[in-house]
Amino acid sequence: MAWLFSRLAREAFRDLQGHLGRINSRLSETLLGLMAVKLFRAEEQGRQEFQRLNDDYYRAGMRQIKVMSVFMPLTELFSSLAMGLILWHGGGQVVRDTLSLGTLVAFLTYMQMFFRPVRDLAEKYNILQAAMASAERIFHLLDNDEALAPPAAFAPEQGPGPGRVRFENVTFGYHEGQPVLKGVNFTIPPGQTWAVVGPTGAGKTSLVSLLMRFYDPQEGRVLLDGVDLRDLDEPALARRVALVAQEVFLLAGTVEENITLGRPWVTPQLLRQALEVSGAQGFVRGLEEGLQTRLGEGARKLSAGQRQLLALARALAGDPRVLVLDEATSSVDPESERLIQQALPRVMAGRTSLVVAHRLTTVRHAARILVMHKGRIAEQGSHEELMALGGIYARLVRLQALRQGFNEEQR
Ligand code: M5T
Ligand code: MG
Repeated sequence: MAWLFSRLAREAFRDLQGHLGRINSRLSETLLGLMAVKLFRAEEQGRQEFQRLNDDYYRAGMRQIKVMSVFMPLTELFSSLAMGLILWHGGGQVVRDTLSLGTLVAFLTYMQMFFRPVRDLAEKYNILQAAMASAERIFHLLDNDEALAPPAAFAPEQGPGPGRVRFENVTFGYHEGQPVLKGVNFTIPPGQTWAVVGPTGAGKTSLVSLLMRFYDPQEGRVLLDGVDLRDLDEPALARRVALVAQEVFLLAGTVEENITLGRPWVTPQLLRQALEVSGAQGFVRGLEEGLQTRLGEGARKLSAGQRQLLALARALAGDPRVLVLDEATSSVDPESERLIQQALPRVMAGRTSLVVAHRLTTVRHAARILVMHKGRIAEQGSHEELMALGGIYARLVRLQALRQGFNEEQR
């Protein structure tokens, strides 16, 4: 009976945990995206959806309670039946004088003592099943082996290195059979600034993700100073290559904590330099408590441009050899963009840099521009060479110039 119930109860608890998980993720999603919800008046729809999830959870809870409400009384029933049986059988024997009353009482007490732990067990069983269902979900996560494989042998540590970035026949896709990058080849000499441009979805961010080793390529290699990234240990890579991501993420801590991120090698000296060079210093000084200002969840206190400046300072504070900027000026007002644009040459001096940008005016001075199209490098060269070529890049530049002119006319 216990075996049968354990299967039913486990099933019910699993279901319950699943529903609870869905409610939680829905809740946190809604709170994070509260602005979008308000903006598009999606409250009612969100409320209904939450109601539905809640009802499902309630029903799953009731199913679990039903299972237990059959199991618990059943153990009670068996205990009472046993008691009755002893009384009926033993009682008769006492009457016929073949058994002493004392022995019967002893048996009854034994019976009770036997069933108490069984009942306890049934009760604890409930808790155990709930724990098992939760543990299953945790182990499912822990067993997930999507982490990148550690290298068999680390490449010998050879100092900082000049920062030469090389992509060798790199083919990569997020899903089997759907490559997002196809046969990508290039080498950035140390200290140069290269740019990557191309239409949305061309694979620019994916290219950057490979350089940061968020993923490994399916074919080909990504090399830093001649060493395959797969043979570098992760802290070494993180120290040498820094990224200012397309979406800036700031923590709830202070400005200083957000820049140093607890990295022990970020000295006060490096911190000061990073603030100065990134141009973040100006507005940090203006904050009521300067570096010690607490930003709060999501750093909503700061403007988009200020957040990007902080992200830039954060990347610089580690003094990386290679700096990767993914649309570092994508979503900011012209004033902040001007600030970042002014900061960039100082930021990139002496480092190998890879700049991903939609605004082509920002990449004009790159030593070389890679034009991505559908996962391939369709064209490459300096701004002048690409303009002379009259291909995709030249067309994009003309389009943007047209739009620029149009905007200015509107003003
Ligand atoms: C290139 C797909 C995406 C697109 C292609 C990040 C990511 C992307 N993709 C996935 O399937 N899973 C993912 O996790 O890959 O995407 P990208 O490299 O992000 O493009 P981009 O950076 O050039 O575009 P944009 O808009 O930033 O200019 O087909 O669906
Ligand atoms: Mg991108």
